[in-house]
Amino acid sequence: MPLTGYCSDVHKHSKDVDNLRINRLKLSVHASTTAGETSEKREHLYKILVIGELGTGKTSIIKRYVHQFFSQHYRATIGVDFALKVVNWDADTVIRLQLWDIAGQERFGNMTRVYYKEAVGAFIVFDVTRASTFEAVQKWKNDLDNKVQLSDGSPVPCVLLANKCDQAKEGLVNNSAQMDDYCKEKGFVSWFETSAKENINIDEAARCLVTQILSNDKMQSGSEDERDGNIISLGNGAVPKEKEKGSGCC
Ligand SMILES: Nc1nc2c(ncn2[C@@H]2O[C@H](COP(=O)(O)OP(=O)(O)O)[C@@H](O)[C@H]2O)c(=O)[nH]1
Ligand SMILES: [Mg+2]
Repeated sequence: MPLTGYCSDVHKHSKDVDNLRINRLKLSVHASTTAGETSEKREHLYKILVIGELGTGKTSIIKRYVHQFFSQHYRATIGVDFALKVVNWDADTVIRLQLWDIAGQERFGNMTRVYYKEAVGAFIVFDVTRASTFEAVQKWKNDLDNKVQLSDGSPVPCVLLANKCDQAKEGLVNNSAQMDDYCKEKGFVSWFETSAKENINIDEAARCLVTQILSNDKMQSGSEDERDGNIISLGNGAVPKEKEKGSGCC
């Protein structure tokens, strides 16, 4: 497993918090091409939170996204888990997504500020088979917005995931138009029906969130980069694929 990893070592937690201080840095890497030329690659490291009620499928979504793997039987971990997903965004850009899994602490109903610190994006997950987990979405959004903001004070972009869409749905999630309105009203970038089990829409949801993060990042660091003479190239890879269901906001 050269590029991805999953660990449940709580000591790694504080180390990773420090490491994330570089998440505002854009690293320039000189890579040799087969033709022997050198090209400059941009690397971004982004901290992404995955929050929501217990049993909604947060760990399953991360495992599916990072390891292309699903199992009915995960042992609940206590602490914080991290998973790293490396995305070759376009020819010039590599994105490292550090996905933070709440790992059992959701039973306390909110999270410490340390967990949210330095995050630049979030997924809030609910379970389409249990309407009570959708009712809790607002609480998680409030917790997120109260505890972390981007450096310009704007809210951290958040995508809502209606997980377990391979099963019968309960409540508002049956009405796409109302879900769109809900997301607009509550300040979500978008929403997607997902299934970690059947691998539905997880890549699409991540692409949507990363597109928003890159756009925020570009706006916030534009003046610094102009000063340094370093303009970020985003290329054409930012457009998400057609998704099965969800709002069309990105
Ligand atoms: N049918 C179905 N089950 C899922 C899906 N995602 C997760 N699960 C199951 O839901 C349960 C809770 O998942 P888990 O990832 O541990 O949830 P977490 O507590 O939010 O991390 C497990 O039994 C998973 O196998 C899905 O997309 N479809
Ligand atoms: Mg979990």
